[in-house]
Amino acid sequence: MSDRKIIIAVPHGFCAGVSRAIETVEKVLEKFPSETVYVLHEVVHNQHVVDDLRQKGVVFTDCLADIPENSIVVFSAHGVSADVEELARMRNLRVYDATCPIVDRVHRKVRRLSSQGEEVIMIGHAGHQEVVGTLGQYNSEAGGIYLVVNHHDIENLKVKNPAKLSFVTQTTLSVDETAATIRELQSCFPGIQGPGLNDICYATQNRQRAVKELAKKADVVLVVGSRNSSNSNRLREVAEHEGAKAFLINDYTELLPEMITGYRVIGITGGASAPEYLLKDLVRELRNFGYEDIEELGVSTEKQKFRLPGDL
Ligand code: 0CJ
Ligand code: F3S
Repeated sequence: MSDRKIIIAVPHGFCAGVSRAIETVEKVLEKFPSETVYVLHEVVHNQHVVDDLRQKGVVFTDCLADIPENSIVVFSAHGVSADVEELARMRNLRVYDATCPIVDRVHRKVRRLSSQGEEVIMIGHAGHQEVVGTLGQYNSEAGGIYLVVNHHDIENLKVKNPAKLSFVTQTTLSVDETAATIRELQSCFPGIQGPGLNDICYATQNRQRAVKELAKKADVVLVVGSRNSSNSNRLREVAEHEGAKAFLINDYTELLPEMITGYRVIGITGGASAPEYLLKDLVRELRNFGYEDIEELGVSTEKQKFRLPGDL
C-alpha cells in the first residue's frame, strides 16, 4: 500500500468578500438580461472565475472611460479610487459596488484621516488594484499618503509632520512581514497611529495560519490560485518560509511531475479567490500519481457573510 497522502488546509478558498463579489455579478446578469454588464477590472483575481463570467456575457475592462454612458458597471472586490467613483457619476453609470466591505472600511478610514489633515502611510504592494483604490481615497490636497512595502521604502520616507501620522495596510499582506514592517514604522515614527494587523482581513489571516500548520506536516505545498492574486502568492511564501517546497498553480493542468516526485506528503490550499472545484480537480489528478489518502488540517471555521450591494 502507498504511504503517500494529501493534506488539505482548512480554511481555504472563497472568503465572504469573494463570494459576495461573484454573486453580485451573477445577480446583476439575472436582473438585466438584455443589457451589457461591464465589470471594472477582474472581479476577483482568478482566471477561471473571470473566464466563466465572460462566457456568461460579462465584459471586463480596465478603463472606465471605455464604458458607454448610462451602462451598468460592477466595481471589483478590490475597490476603486474616489476619482473612479466620481467619473462613474459623471458618466451616469449604474454602479453595483462589489468592493469587499473590509476594503471599504479601510477606504472610510483613509477618507477620515485625510479630512483631518493627517498624513497616512499605506503598507502594500505598488500597482495592486486594492492599493490603487485605497491610495486614491485620500484627498490629494490634504497632507499626503505614502506607500511603503519594505525597509528600503521606510528608510527613504520623508513625512511633513510625524506628530499627525497614521498607517493603514492592504488586506491581503503577509501577517508576519507586516508585523515587522509595523515595528519598523513605530521605531522611526514613535507617535504613529494604526490598526496593528487588523486591516489584514480575517480570511487572509486564517488561510495563512492554516498553511503554516500545513507546511509543518507536508513536504510540498500546492497553492491553487492565479498569478496576480496577492493573497494566494502570500500563501505560497508563508509555506516556503515554514520550510516546505511550495508552488502556486492556476489549476491541475499546471501540476508538473517534478513538483511532487519523491515526496510523500502533499499539502493543498487555495487562495481566497480560487473556486473549490479547482481543488477537487487537483486532488483527482494527485490520485493518478498514487496519493490516495486524504486528510484535512483545520485551524478555524469561518461564518462571515456579507450582504449583497444595493437592490440585489
Ligand atoms: O483585495 C481583496 C479585496 C481580496 C480579494 C480576493 O482575492 P483576490 O485574489 O481577488 O485578490 P488579491 O490579489 O487582493 O489577493
Ligand atoms: Fe475581503 Fe479579505 Fe476576501 S478583504 S475579499 S475578505 S480576502
